[in-house]
Amino acid sequence: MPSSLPFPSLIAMSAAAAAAGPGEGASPRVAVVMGSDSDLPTMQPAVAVLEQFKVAVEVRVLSAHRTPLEMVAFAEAAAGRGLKVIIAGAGGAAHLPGMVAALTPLPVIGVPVHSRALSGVDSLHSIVQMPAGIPVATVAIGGGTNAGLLAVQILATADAELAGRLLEHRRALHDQVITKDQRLQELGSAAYLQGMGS
Ligand code: RP5
Repeated sequence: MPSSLPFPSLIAMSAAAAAAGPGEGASPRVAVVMGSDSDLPTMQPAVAVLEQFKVAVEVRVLSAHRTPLEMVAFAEAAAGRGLKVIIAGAGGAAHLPGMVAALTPLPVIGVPVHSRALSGVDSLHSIVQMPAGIPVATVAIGGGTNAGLLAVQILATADAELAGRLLEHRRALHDQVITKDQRLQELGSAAYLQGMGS
């Protein structure tokens, strides 16, 4: 195990524990919600990360503008249903993450969706600029993968098995970069670049 890796205290976690899953019919621990089904391509990477880490997830379309009452019902009931984290994505005048955060004590991760008119800068500003009191942990425009990983990290603070899976994931990222660096040094930059194009 390279010394440069973070989380050294997690090294002892067993591989067997890391392989465990949530089991059939497990209650969702994370909800991935979005303002429109047109947001799904942006949000699916978050779902994929959660599934990769064997975290039970539910996925919903809930619009702060078009289905406000359904959004309120969902957010008010979320904690009581056993959810631990909500990932909320929206584009344009992106009110959904902030409105959901206002209605639940659960941590809310906001995903700004790339918009046609302003390339997602409108979504980013709408989500990230929450006034003091109701935070939304905002990832990059189109940052579904990091939203999923952040949800896993939040859950892992109270779940040793999940923490073990996170450690394995970080180790794989580390090893990928080491392998690329070695190959770059062996081939030289021109040949490496040519190989990337093929
Ligand atoms: C927002 O409006 C949604 O989050 C979506 O990003 C955007 C456009 O929605 P559609 O017109 O594609 O349904 O509420």
